[in-house]
Amino acid sequence: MRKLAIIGMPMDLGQTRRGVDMGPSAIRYAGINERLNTLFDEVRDLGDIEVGRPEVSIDKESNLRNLELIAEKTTSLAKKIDEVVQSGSFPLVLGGDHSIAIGTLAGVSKHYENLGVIWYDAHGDLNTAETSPSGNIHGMPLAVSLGLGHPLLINIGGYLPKVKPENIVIIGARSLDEGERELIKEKGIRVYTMHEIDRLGMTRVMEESIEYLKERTDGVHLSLDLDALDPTDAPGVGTPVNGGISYRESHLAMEMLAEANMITSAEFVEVNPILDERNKTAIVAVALMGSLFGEKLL
Ligand code: 4U7
Ligand code: MN
Ligand code: MN
Ligand code: MN
Repeated sequence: MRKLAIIGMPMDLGQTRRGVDMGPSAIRYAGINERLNTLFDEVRDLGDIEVGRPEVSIDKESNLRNLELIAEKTTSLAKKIDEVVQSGSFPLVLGGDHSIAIGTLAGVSKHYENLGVIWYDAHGDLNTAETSPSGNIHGMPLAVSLGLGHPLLINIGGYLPKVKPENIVIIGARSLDEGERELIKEKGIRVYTMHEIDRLGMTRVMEESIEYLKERTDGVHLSLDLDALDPTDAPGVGTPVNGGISYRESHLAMEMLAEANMITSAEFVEVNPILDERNKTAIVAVALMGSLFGEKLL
């Protein structure tokens, strides 16, 4: 029996632009239930993790924005995800800014020996407090999952690392900070930047990524940041970068993942309805979920 559990994570503490906390509502409003109902035997919407309206703060010692709150809230998310995986359902998390991935991965990864991660994003999200130009934790979740970063973040779930560098594939990168580039080289992380997508085409990029992850992982988490897409297709994001992946290429990528039958958990993050045009970005997110979960055109 194929079961899906939807979890909303209305958190915007990982960055400075308000509105991304409304992402889960916008995605639900875009018709997620109707779209996914027929693709699963059971779809349960578990509602949102309680985030509240906490007061924002900057940790003086580390210069990290909202460090303690993010640690607390992602711990709650990790617990919920852990339960969902144990119950045999596929966890689908609706963000929220990308710092929520710290919690998702902490909840998922303990159930696998070798969890793979596809990081579909314009950015690497591989900063630490030392390399971050902004102090924003949404630019750090992949580093945190590798075990690099503040102890309060890397130890969530009580174990580390959540993922090994050789089990990661980044797709869509076009804005990498100096420290992130160094880390990618040092750790040998596989990255398909926009250059490779232009040059090889999305088909080959996905074929290679799928083959690479099939060989070495026993489950694969898809972390999809809507800013991976070109801002013309997904304008409702806090950190847009021109020259991104197209809507059609993204559908193709999701369809190929469905065919490969390898994704075991997913999150769609960084949808910001305040910056959006008539909920376009949330609608794109839901359409991509359709393809990811096996919707066919014919
Ligand atoms: B997102 C940035 F400096 N790298 O660290 C940073 F460019 O989750 C952006 O991918 C991070 O949207 C973007 O602040 C994080 C910046
Ligand atoms: Mn991101
Ligand atoms: Mn991004
Ligand atoms: Mn962003």
